[in-house]
Amino acid sequence: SIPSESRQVWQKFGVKEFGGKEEFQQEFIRHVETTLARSMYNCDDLAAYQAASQAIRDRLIVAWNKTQQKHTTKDRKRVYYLSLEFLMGRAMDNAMLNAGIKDITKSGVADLGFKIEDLLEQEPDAALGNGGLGRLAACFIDSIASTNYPGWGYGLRYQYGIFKQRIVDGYQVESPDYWLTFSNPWEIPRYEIQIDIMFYGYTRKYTNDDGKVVHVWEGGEQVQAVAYDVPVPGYGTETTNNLRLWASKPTREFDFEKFNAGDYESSVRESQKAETISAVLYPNDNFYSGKELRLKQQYFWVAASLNDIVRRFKKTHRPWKEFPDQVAIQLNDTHPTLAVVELQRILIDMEGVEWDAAWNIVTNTFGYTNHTVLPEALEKWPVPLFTNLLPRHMEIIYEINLFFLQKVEKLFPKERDLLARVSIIEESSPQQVRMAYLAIIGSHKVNGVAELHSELIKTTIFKDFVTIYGPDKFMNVTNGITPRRWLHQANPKLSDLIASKVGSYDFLKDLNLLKKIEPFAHDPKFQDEWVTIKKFNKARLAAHIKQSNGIDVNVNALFDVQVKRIHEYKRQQMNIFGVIHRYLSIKAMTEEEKKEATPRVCIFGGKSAPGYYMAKTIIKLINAVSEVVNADADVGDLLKVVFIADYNVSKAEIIVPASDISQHISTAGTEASGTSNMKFVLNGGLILGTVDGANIEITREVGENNIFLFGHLAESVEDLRHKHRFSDVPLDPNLEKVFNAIESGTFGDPNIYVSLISSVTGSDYYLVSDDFQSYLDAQKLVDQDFKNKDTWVSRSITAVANMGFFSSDRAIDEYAESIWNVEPIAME
Ligand code: NBG
Repeated sequence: SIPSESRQVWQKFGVKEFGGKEEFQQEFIRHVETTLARSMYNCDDLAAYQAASQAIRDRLIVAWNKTQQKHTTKDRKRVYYLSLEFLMGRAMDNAMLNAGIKDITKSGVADLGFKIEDLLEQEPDAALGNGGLGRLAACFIDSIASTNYPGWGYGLRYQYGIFKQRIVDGYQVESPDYWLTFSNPWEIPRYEIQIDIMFYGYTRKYTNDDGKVVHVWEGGEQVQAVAYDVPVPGYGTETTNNLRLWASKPTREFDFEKFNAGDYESSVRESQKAETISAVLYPNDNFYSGKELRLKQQYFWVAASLNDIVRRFKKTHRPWKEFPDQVAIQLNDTHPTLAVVELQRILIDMEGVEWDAAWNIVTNTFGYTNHTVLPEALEKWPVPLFTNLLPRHMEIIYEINLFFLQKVEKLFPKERDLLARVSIIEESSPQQVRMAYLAIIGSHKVNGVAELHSELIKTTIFKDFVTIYGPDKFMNVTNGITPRRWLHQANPKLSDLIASKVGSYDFLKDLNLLKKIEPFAHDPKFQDEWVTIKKFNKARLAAHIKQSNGIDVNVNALFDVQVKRIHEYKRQQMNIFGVIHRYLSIKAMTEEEKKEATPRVCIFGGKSAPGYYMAKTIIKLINAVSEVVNADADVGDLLKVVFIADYNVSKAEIIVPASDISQHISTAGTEASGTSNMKFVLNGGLILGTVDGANIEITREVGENNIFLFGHLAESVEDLRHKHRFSDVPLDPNLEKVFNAIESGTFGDPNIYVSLISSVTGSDYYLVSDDFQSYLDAQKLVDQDFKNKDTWVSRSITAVANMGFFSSDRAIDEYAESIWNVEPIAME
């Protein structure tokens, strides 16, 4: 470290955060002229975005350094959030807002000849996630920083995020999302942090001089993990946490022999293979596909992160048993479950800790969050693949399983089937490693993400584990969203209006303060302003639709939105069948009846996994219906159907504030929580939804008059499915009319939709037919109620006023208190 007489110079010239506009401008110009080597004569919007974000980033780094120093000297427990997905979206607006420098940068760039909105548009989304799970991780790290917890995120630095979606001839076409073309000002490469990671190889054991059996894992392939740090600024606090993303690189010694032997080409080829580990995000949402490269990604990321965490702990020279007092690790779904095994391996093989003591440390360190009960989403790795890639880890898993099963046998000596049911190893051929079971056994707490979901995991997929561990190990933490991005940033006008009544922007930190607008729910002036803002947001979306789809939509129509990943369980098919039903009804209307009808714009958006045939068919049908309906002069403004391509975080920021109604219509019991439901209501849209996921708690908070619920309850689903399997259940008559229209070619070649229709007329696993009438009834009510403008707006205001519970700050406080046992560290 620097000798004390030199430190004065450091302190004298240490970089300070810029305070005012002029300092920002100075930094901006310095970056244009030096970092970018440009000038005022060739500074376009892209260069201006880069210079502005460099200036803002420098400021974040100053706060980041202070925070990390403070956290290190305070030496308190930290939380590490391990997630394979961080669906961050754009960083610049959020960085300005959280750092409290939005006004100075806005007017700062204006003086220099730029519009801030144009600069913001230059930034590509950091789309390192599929859907809700990845966006939740992004909201959570925002909240961890904003509530001053010392916490890091750990993930992978994919070179390709979620694919870009285009619609060609009505079909989804994917293209790669190479988001790093113009470099990424929001990351700091840490080339000095390089960690060797091994795959394959073999294990052997020997007895050392102390008579102890030592296990070694050797002879495998090595790759290197390089760290990239992304500063995560908290809102209204100096706390700036770290998101560390790992990239894979070939090791320095890479194939030195081959290289020397003159086999240059294959040496280079091999080294390129190392880089593919972190190259692409797997594009599946709620679906497991057992690819070896995916398991490689998981181990690569987990091993690098644990190495980092352990290294940080060892610097404090504490005894190992204090590890869980310093470190909490949250497993975001089962993707990082290998961390359980890796920590046990580090402790017993590398650090010489005894098995039981090590296992005690491990289980007190980890918490596991489950995000789905869908069987097709549960990770199970074939034992042969696993053994080949990670031989030592497989041995440790067998040990963990053995000790666990012995314990179960002791507790329940008579229950022979139980052992097979809860074993980490599924006795199929080939055998499989059940990752969720390993995660439960390796953690001290297991949580679901909404009340119903947390109950369901206890009574279905993890029932046996409740018997074994008792109910206290299982708990609920209902998801939340950050009000910074999803209210203030996406809907600045509404945020300003709310602030005028709350008296400040404090609700962005304490969302329960929204309650203060409830008394204005019936205030005509407030209602007017509320309606004006909604109309402004609808016009903004209408302009986007015009630009991207060439469709004119009427901003006075009811905007009905369903945007999310396309999945049969989310039932976009039911929505589009409902749209067809509406279309047929309009076609049958007299002119008088048409005057009474409520005009609607049905807006869809979302990506399908590239290999998910049924989801892709649903996208095709939506686009086919859109083409027919929008061109039908009989229909006019009464119905427009729009599919917005390439739905992502930035588009959500435009779409969410513009909805009157949004649909969250999963088959009861299938959507673990949902988080976009929260975003829509927070922005004054009402929900049309099933009694599922967080819809249930939203109903409790906003009141059942302010939500449109329909459909069968989760408790009936099993019976209904049973009926479909074992008897002839008649198809809903309205749905039959819809199918007749499709089959008669109203929307083009009916052959395209044969399997989609027979998925409903057959076993109807998602109960589309069972819920269809109830869905249509709810839609009818929506049409009627929308006509009554006064009650509609007061419902909208009341709903927003009661959304305080759904802040991710609240969720993080719950995790911190009941799972992590970490405390905030104030910066000032
Ligand atoms: C998803 C659920 C959503 C939930 C998010 C975040 C997976 C595996 N699960 O309902 O489908 O909101 O997780 O918890 O992606």
